[in-house]
Amino acid sequence: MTQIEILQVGPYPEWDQGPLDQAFKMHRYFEAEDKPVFLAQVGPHIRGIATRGEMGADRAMIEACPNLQVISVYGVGFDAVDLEACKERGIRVTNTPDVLTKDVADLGVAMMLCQARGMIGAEAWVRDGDWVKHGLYPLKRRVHEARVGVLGLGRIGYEVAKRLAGFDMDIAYSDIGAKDYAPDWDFIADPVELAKRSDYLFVTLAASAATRHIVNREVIEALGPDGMVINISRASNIDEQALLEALETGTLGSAALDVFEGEPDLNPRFLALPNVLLQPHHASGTVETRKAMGRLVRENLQAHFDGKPLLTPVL
Ligand code: 8YV
Repeated sequence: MTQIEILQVGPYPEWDQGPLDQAFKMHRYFEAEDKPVFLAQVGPHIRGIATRGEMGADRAMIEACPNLQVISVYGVGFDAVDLEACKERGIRVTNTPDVLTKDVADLGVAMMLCQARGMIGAEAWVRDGDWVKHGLYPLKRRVHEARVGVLGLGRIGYEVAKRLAGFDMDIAYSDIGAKDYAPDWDFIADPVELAKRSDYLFVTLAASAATRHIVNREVIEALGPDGMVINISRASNIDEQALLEALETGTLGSAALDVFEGEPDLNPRFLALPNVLLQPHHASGTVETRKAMGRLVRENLQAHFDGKPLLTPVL
């Protein structure tokens, strides 16, 4: 029997690659030296795309595959997939929600704690001998009882807020409407107003054209010189130029970021900043969660080609 041919946009761990190679004929786009030539060669044979959240599939890739039926995303975010191009051709799209929610929330909260308490600098204080030479490490900011804003109270935002409640933080959130599952937290519709009353602002929105730069200069200034922004969603939710300027001038106190425009080639201005915690887009990066994500990617592809309902459809 001829195998179904799949375009694989990025690498997966070996526990996913093995089963994918067994079930399908995988074409590794990320290994191709000349990507347009590779796409022109394999495109007509491709019936499925397996991609990753941050990589997606753009219109050019979709159009290079005239027999494409399904795109399976390894990630909850599908903002990098051109959904319009998919709708025009009835191409199905799946993602991996739920399985990663708690890991992403865990890392977001860890980033806030790490940055607020200066843990990276504290580690260097011990290793570099500053403890012996200079004595006590400079004092840092308290987290418990501080005011926190959660921008986007979806699955991930909700899990973040639940954890923050455990730290006795004073919680408010912004979303398109008040959530009946969050009766104990203040709903503040306007992100600027949310930022004004927050010491810490979590960005946990699903990214789309509508949320692009929702954290703009005004929101950043409202958060202020003692405020911290924590982004575990997508870089596009924040105006990165405004963020860099605010961090450089002290208009904003600090940031803890897992996502960047153009990642992994982030803007080098970030590297020069002492008031930012930089993480390599790994909020879903635990063995347990990545195994569950990989399984869902395969099961969605398999379900589609077996004519069964998709497990986690987006389109
Ligand atoms: C990435 C993510 O997919 O879930 C998302 O939307 O961005 C992540 O989980 C992950 O880094 C794998 O590429």
